[in-house]
Amino acid sequence: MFTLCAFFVLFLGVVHCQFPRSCTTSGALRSKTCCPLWKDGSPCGSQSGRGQCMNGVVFKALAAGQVRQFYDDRLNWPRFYYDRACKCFGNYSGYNCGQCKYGYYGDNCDRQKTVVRKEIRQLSLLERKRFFSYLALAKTTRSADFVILSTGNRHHQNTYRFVDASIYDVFAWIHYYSMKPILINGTFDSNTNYAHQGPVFPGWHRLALLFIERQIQLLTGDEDFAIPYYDWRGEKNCSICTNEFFGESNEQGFLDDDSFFASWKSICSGFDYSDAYCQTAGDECQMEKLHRKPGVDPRVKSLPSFQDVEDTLKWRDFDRPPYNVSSQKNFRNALEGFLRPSDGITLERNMHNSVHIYLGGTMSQVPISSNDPIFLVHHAFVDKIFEEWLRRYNSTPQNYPENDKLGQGPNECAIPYFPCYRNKDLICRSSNMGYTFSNYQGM
Ligand code: KOJ
Ligand code: ZN
Repeated sequence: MFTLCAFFVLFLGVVHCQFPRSCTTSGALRSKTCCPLWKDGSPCGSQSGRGQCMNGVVFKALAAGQVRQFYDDRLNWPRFYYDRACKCFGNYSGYNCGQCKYGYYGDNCDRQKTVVRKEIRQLSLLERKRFFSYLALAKTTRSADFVILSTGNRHHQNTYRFVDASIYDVFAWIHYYSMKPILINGTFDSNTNYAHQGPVFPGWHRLALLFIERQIQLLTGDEDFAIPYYDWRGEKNCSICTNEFFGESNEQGFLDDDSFFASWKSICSGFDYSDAYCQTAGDECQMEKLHRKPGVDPRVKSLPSFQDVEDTLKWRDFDRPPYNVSSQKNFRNALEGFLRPSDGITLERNMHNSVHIYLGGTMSQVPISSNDPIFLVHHAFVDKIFEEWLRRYNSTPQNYPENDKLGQGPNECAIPYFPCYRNKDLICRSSNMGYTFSNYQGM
């Protein structure tokens, strides 16, 4: 198990996301090449043996006819944009091989580390304040490495704009971008996207958390930074929706003026036109403030119980046909929360989905939910349950099923991570990606 996963991690490189700033110049886009110079002045740091600019960064390409049929820039990721990208050697990684793979650090990426994710209420006051100040910094610091894509018409490439965003907003945008529906037979099918409602769900969100965790480590120089998790099992109400943690909400659902995130605004809010990609990007005035209304939505009466989590973990099959919201008796759909975990059959909102809906407001709207930083601690707990499942059944990439969901095939690249991470390779223990959870320490 370890050797198998270690092989894939070593081979593929670490996650970095759309769009490396230096790969959005007209020259890079015209030549479909994303091989930026490293600080030794060579593309991908090739002169220093860090990597090489290579053709063919996608593992499984769709047939040409299918590409035309769906006309979607995210499909066949990242071939719509780039044919050539850096392949990094050894422990080097990143879009120009200037970074280290998860689990490594240092100038030569030869020092190993495993950061430890803890329950947020177990952090000391200092650790918690540090976490919130890191988030504030990520929300206000322009990303030097990445820009985001904005357009009113995503089917016309000549309308694309690559715009600046803060580090946190790049993260929020990644979720938004992946969940925009795909145009199928002339209609936008709300059941199709690249991060949810199929086998990609646990691994895709794992990569999202790793992205922001690493960005914060780089931003602050704190190599040990780990995202805390919120264990919501059996909670009578949201005990972290207080001003000591993520903030109280007022009657309208806005966060209390005295809370840490009262002034945060949602990128890509306001416009949810099906043809657009985050049209409001870069325009502060058009962005709405975060809102949250815990416990108010009548569709979800309570947070999931201890038993719900146990019942979810009893499903040994990772996913099952038809690999969507109606898949029965499988871990993925129980975890994502379209099923009653106990029988694996009854359609109901539970687990991950019910926490989003319970919290309400920004968190309950899929395109913008990642703007609320409570998303991080919620998904870190969902990821911990995934980790428990991986360990319990000694799962490997072979457990990831062949399926016909666009972008969710085992050999397709998770979208929009860059360079490529194969979906099936995310069936892999967190220790292979440089982190663990406090209860597994030393195991
Ligand atoms: C927001 C999300 C999500 C699910 C829901 C609720 O991001 O994945 O809200 O259905
Ligand atoms: Zn999501």
